[in-house]
Amino acid sequence: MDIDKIRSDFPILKREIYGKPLIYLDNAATSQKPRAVIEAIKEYYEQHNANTHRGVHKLSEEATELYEEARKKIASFVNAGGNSQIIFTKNATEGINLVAYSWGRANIKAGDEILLTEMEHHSNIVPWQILAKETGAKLKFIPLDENSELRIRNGELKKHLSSKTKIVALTHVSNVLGTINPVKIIIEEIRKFNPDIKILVDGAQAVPHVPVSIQNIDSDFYVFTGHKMLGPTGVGVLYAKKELLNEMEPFITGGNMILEVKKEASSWNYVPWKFEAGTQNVSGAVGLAAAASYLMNFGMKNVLEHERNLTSYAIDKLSKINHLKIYGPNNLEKRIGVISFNITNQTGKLLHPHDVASILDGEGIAIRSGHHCAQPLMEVLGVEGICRISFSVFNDRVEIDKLVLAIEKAKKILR
Ligand code: C6P
Repeated sequence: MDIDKIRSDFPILKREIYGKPLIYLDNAATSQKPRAVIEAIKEYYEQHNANTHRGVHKLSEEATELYEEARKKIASFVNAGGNSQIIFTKNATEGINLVAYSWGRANIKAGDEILLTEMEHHSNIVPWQILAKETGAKLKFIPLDENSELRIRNGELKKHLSSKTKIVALTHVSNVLGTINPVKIIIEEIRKFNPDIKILVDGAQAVPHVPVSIQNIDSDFYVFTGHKMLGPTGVGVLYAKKELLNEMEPFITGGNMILEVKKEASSWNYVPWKFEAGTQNVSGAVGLAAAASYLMNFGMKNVLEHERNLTSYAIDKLSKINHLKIYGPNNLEKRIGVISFNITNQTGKLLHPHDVASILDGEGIAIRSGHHCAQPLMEVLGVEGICRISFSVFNDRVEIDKLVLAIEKAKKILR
């Protein structure tokens, strides 16, 4: 990968922050956008803008075609096995809510068990908490081991499953630890235990960084979000198996998701449109397809390799800083380019992550600090907050060297 060329694809990298070149290390929160994505959205609005699936005029036809082509592109990007299993949502959060409300309300009852993990983002906890409260179901959590991986080896996964388990919802990659969960193996084991248990995988942090084949993983549901994979905000994806989508009731209702509406009752449109009520984020879908094409041009294996090289370099440099603790798996193969860390002073007192992040910001370096929408995980780690850097295709080693210097400066200031 030609990083200089890639960097020139991202207009925002020309910005200066407080007179210093921007070093953007907050891609897990939201990634920056290459020109190809910005241009695709611009061209859509300048040349093709119309409402989809409604008009018979030329522009409406073009907009509909672009929207459905985007669906095809996304289906092939994640090897979904069919276009109609791809539902456009607002983001990953909406995808999980759709499943919890639509599938959950019809299938979960009092006493049932919903199995999550201790490393979930709030998006994959709160909708299940509400469902459990409404139905009287119980939430259970797969714990972490000392290497920031799920405690599932040597038959331990089975300990968390029971005849009452109805759904397992887990993240593919942790947004805090960077851990890549072996979802394919986990799903095989769950299916062996009971093929009726449904499995939802939250791929928000996986799809932008690792090759994902949903058909190979074979989950029932898989969600991800556009803005973390170089695409625009306001568009995400829910994949679900066709038979599930056919039997599920719609989540949001209104225009476009119906076949026929009478005064008293209505019938539902075919999948996937049954789950896409109202005017859709067409420019978002077009931008997301451009982002998928951009990533596919590199090949996700190369993206992973580039980000892993950076991770290895960064861990090596960061681990030489005194009093800096890095979180996440020791084995590089088991993590992506998300590195969380905390720093203490000589007396062992934590330097507040927000203070560290503010000082780095003064150096033009954007990192995230806080609980990262994973408060249960923070509790497990015994911290209130954490500093996090996260890479994308455009990051390079020079930026990491500057980060290390800025951290040394922060340590001196906060001493
Ligand atoms: N994590 C982070 O800084 P939305 O907001 O719906 O696009 O994505 C939600 C989401 C779901 N799952 C995981 C694993 C995530 O990391 C996120 C978003 C961001 O870590 C913002 S809190």
